[in-house]
Amino acid sequence: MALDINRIRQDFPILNRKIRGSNLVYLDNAATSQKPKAVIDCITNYYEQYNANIHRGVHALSQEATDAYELARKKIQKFFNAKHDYEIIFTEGTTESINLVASGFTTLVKPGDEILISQMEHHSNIVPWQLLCERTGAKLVVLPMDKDGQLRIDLLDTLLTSKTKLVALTHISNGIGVINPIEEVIQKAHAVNAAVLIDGAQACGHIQPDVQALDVDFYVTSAHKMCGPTGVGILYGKEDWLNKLPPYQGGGEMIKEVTFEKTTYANLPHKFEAGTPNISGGIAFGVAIDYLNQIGFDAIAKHESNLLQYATSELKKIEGLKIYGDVPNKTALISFNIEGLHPYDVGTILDQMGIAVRTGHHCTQPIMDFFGIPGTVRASFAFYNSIEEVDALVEAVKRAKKMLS
Ligand code: 7TS
Repeated sequence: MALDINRIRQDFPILNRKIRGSNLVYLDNAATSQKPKAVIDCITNYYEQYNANIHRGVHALSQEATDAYELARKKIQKFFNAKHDYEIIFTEGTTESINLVASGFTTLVKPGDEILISQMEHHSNIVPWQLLCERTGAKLVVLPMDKDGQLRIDLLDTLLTSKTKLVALTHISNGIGVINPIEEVIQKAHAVNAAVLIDGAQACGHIQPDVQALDVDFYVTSAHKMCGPTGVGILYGKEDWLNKLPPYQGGGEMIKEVTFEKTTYANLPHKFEAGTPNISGGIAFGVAIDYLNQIGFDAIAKHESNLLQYATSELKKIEGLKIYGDVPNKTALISFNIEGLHPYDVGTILDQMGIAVRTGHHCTQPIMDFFGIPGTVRASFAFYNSIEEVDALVEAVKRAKKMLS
């Protein structure tokens, strides 16, 4: 069934905003998505009705908060089809999840071992692995892209060897929108006994990954790009792998017994959840997942695909406009430049007309270096965007081109 966009938009109070006299056209969903009223109300309700610390109180409020937090973990488990709820670790988001795993691998790699990443990673899936390599003497190996912005999967057989201990790859590129064939990468990596971490930050608001079907070892994401709040996300890890990793941070709630001689650690998931977490954020993440499920991922995919096709064909009619990553298998995200114009100048003029896009390298500097550009203008769509908003974008880009040329 087609989405009733007008009705859905009423769930998002911010979409009624005017920016400099124009209706807000929010096309920066890859930076963060907007939040439906259900998520905003959930956070208010927590602080108004049952704010308490979790996993420790004997009193009613603490029990209510603990139950709500653990229910959210179960919703997230179900969303990803994880085998156990304790394989879902709450974190601050994708960045912290990747750092947690990279830190844990310090004890699992030795000099000469290799970590394979790709040329299209977000900086948060590059730098933690570089730091791991600096700590351990392991080597960072990079799977390159081709001129269209797709990964050179043909090189996997050469780059994956018995030295490869882990492959860290983005599910969907936040820089250019390309969807990677992660199933094939996971299979090939497992054939050389390498673990695989998939960065799902750009994927999860648009498609629903099944971690058991994928047979992936680690899958990470942030709530804020899937209608949830900022400052919360998850690390999914297979039970065996999570047991192999040492704790990431020491502190309250991650222990069994503490003495000055020896501390023993709590079971999963608490071993990786030191300190007071983002309680309302975790609970609201569960509500965001309820909301997305209720809209339905098939309907989301269909609508976003329509937006992408229409926006791509209209933008391509503008002379001198080049789209990076213009391939069949991509998400509703268009990274482009207009010949002779700086992306920042184009973005600034779009902003004057109420259109929010991101400009720059999108924390994917190696992609920009590959294409030999300082950055792009990035329009990234969500299910609540309308065809009329695509028209507004295209008109505004035409005007920006006229004004700047
Ligand atoms: N990986 C990918 C693929 C991302 O898109 C992002 C955020 C991250 C990692 C980091 O996520 P965080 O929640 O820990 O910050 N991407 C973007 C973006 O494209 N614009 O702003 C944030």
